[in-house]
Amino acid sequence: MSSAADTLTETPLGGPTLPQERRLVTSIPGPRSQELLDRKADAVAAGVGHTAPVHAVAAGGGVIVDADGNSLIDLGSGIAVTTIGNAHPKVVAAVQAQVAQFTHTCFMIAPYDSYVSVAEALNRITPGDHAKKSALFNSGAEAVENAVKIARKYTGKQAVVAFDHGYHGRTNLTMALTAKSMPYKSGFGPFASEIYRAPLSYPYRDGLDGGLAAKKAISMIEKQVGADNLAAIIIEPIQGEGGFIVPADGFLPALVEWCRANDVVFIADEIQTGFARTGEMFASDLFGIVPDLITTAKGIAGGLPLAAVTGRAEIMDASHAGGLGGTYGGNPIACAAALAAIDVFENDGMLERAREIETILKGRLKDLQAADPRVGDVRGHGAMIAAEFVDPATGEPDAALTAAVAKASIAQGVIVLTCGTYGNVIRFLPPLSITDDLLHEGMDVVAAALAAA
Ligand code: PLZ
Repeated sequence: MSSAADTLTETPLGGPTLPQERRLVTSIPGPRSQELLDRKADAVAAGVGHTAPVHAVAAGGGVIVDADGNSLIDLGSGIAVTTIGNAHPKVVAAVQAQVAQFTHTCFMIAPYDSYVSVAEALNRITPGDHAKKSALFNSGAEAVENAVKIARKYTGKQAVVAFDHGYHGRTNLTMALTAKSMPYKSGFGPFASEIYRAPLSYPYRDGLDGGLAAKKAISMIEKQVGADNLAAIIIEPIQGEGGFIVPADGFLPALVEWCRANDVVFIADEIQTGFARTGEMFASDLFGIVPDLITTAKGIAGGLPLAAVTGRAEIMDASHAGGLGGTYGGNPIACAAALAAIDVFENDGMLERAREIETILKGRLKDLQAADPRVGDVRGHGAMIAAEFVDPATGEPDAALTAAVAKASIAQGVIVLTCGTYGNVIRFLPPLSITDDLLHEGMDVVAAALAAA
């Protein structure tokens, strides 16, 4: 075992005070990480994977520290969750105060302030100035499930349209809504019924402008589903797991307009794109759309599990009393964390920071693209940026190259995530608390990994 690991006598405290540096004192995984991974293999179901072979002990700013004393640059934010940074001081203080006060009453049994305050905040900051209401849940998938329940109850209709490359979760209904079979669905059926899939706008691959792409989707919906049967369409304004696909201008507004004209609820799944991630509070704002319902989770509570459905009051109120809920939904500790996180999103320059990060990441990736034809496309908004890797001769997706670059980057202490239907996208989702220096160093490592691949 290395000497640095030996001197690590206690777990370092997380948060922004952690030294903001990439530091490799062992290979990745080091011995202590390997020990945990061996225990994981014995104790944890094989289906639960991991991206970085580390034993995390602390995180904050732009780094994750492992049990061997390595400090890795975090370009993933735990899949777009720790947007304001890990163990943000305001979140820590709010959680500590709440956990000492009470941990749970169940909002359906004895309601409390923080749940109502989170609902008020969501109603205020989500797109549109119409009357809104919210309901809180535990996970993104649970929020999506409830958005569909609410839309069905409101419209009295059953069908739901999701899109190619869409990702909405791992529960039964949300698996049905999710496009990609492996690893999310394969062998886990049968899936929920009355789910239909429409073509997405994917400018890099379909070459269609937004109007034409929307026409194609709407034609499919009208012919194969029928507006009379359709309760809702659900779409990520920018697709996350599916490959950070930014639809062509005009695509989303045309879908919203069609929904309005046909009594179909338009649900924006902003679970990955929400809360300053894209340089706007919500990605819907980028495209000038006002969804009927919006699902949120991930960044909402600085790392604590919380999710929400927010939307038009008349739709949200369609359910009979007692029709919505769950034991833990809107847990008081998660709500306290969310109120602190939303304060940071609104008051601490997060939108500006996301846009600065966009400039750095896009600049670095466009430089790479100019020098290397294997970088087929660079796209995204704010701190949600991706590069799509292709075979330059054919334009075909190159998943092997993508996996090699990601693996080599992680081995060099830079956590990057892949995504995409074809597995050929590296996505960059740094916490907004990362320093410019760390961001550049991380991109240096990715560039070197690409050059070597
Ligand atoms: N909708 C748009 O991005 C979660 C999941 C990764 P949960 N995405 C990361 C994985 O492999 O499980 C997500 C999302 C969008 C819904 C969800 C689901 O959110 O909190 O994971 O249930």
